[in-house]
Amino acid sequence: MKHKTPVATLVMASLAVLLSACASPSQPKADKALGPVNPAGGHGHVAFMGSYDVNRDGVVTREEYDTLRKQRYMVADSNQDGWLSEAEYVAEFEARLKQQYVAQGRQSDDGYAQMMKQAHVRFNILDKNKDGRLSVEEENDVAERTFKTGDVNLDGVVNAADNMKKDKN
Ligand SMILES: [Ca+2]
Ligand SMILES: [Ca+2]
Ligand SMILES: [Ca+2]
Repeated sequence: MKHKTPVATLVMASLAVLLSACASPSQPKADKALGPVNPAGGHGHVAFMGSYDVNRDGVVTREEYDTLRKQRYMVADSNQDGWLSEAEYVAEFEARLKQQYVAQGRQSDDGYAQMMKQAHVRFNILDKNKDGRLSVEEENDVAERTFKTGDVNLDGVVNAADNMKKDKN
């Protein structure tokens, strides 16, 4: 008795299974693919979570935060000279702001213009030694401060527990 077809048939069959698994819309997305809900951020706890909770699990770990900030800095340094000019800094912010507006189905409005204005102001504050460059050191400084601002209860992560004192006003 000869069995000629089984191997090829099995390969084809398993390929088909693999392909349909990949194409299946019910397949849960990988966490990585999500990214922050509101990448442009802003003030307060909700904005912090929206901007830095990459895997959207309700917790911003220090590692998650540092990785994302480094990524953003590298993307922003479009001429790759190791520091950010005001134009580079603002362009990177605008890309995130646009992404956020598109995701929310919003058109460019006064708020958009205001946030762009603030991005320029922010650059000049972050550029502490006023040489027109945001260096890695300056970026690390602000990253450190921003995380501490978010981590109200100082337990090393930012999550709902940090929302109590801040949004009281
Ligand atoms: Ca997270
Ligand atoms: Ca640069
Ligand atoms: Ca915390």
